Amino acid sequence: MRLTDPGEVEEAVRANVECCEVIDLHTHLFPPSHGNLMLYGIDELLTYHYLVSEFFMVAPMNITKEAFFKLSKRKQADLIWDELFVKRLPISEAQLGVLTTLQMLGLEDYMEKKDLDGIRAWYAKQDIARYAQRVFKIAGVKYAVMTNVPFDENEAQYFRDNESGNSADQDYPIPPFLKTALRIDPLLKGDWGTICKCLTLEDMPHTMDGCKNYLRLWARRIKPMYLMASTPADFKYGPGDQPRNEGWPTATQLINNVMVVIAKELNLPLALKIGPWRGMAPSLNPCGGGDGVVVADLKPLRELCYNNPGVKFLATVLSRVNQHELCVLAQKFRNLHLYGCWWYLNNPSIIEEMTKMRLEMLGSAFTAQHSDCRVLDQLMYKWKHSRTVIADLLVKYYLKLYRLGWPLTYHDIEKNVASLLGGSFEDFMRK
Ligand code: HDL
Ligand code: ZN
Repeated sequence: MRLTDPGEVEEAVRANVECCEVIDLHTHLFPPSHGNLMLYGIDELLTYHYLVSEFFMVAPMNITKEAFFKLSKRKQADLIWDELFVKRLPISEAQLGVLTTLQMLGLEDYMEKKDLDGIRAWYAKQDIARYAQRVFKIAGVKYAVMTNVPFDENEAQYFRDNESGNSADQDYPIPPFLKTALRIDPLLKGDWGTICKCLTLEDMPHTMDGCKNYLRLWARRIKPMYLMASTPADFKYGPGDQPRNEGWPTATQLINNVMVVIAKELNLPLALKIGPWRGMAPSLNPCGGGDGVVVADLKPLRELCYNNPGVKFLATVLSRVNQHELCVLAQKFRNLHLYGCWWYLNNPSIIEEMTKMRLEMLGSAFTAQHSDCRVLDQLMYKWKHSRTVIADLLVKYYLKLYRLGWPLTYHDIEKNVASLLGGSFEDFMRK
């Protein structure tokens, strides 16, 4: 039934954004069956590498990084809670995120008293499998795609014996709300050394064919939705690209002769994440917080989309500076799909700016957000914070349609909101 006044349009938008079951197409979550890889709870929330970085901005100088990283997670969390939540108002996005999470779990009383140990005791009583399902329900996430790194033995061990890929006989079951993705950064980095170490582990030859068989083997083992890789800060593709060491293949050769070949052969999209500066602040590397951002050259993305019209590319770029040219690329290459406001962009002020730009240039043919969660509980705050920004924007954009006299129904809005929060991604994966 047609919406007949602006208030109805606004109500329809907010209701649909609030209750849309989203697809979270990139996270670092793990299933409960993968042991301590699965992070959850207040101490993991407080020691999220974003908060560790923010802690060291204000921590007394007599707390050195070396000493801090030797402490237990609990002790680290105590220090972070004290410096960022007790001594100061927790107003950064990551700090507010912890509080939003606690509020969504109904733990306001503990928050009121700033009772960290009370929160810990509450978590200690949770049954992890049930808690995980509850978090997905509260967050409104239909499924989340993991980041599965075959080169990391801590992760690979949980898939190694799973040749058949039949989830029924898997020793480490993965619940239906988690999907797999094969993360292969060493190829984009031209890091032949790391690749060869892992080829040896699988008794494979240190050749390009060996590398292709390695990807085929891991695609069989984990049945990924896509292949994914992020670029190094000095990423080069094509002319100017040099081997990192004598006798090594270049990143360009690994991309052209292995990554793209296997993507085509297995009909897997290539998800490219462009613009990190790995190890920019090395002293924070122990918690994963040492990476920075560079303004990237997006010509390699254009070359890959242009030269491989039969391959689907998912892309997200880390620098705010690159966002407009990324939109232009997505508008011109139908085999390119944009997703999310990644990492240092996942803040309300920038989500708003980027989503406006994308709505204006791409309509709803992009995926507005992904959470990039590392700690299970973060699903709740990351999606709540993003839904708030996206809802405010969509009210404005749908009211433009309304004021132009375009007929709008509740269902039209429901469908369009769903397309921005996973529907367009699934359409792209199907086409
Ligand atoms: O490379 C990536 O997938 C990034 O998301 C990094 O993991 C980064 O450390 C992160 O967690 N960002 O949110
Ligand atoms: Zn990530």
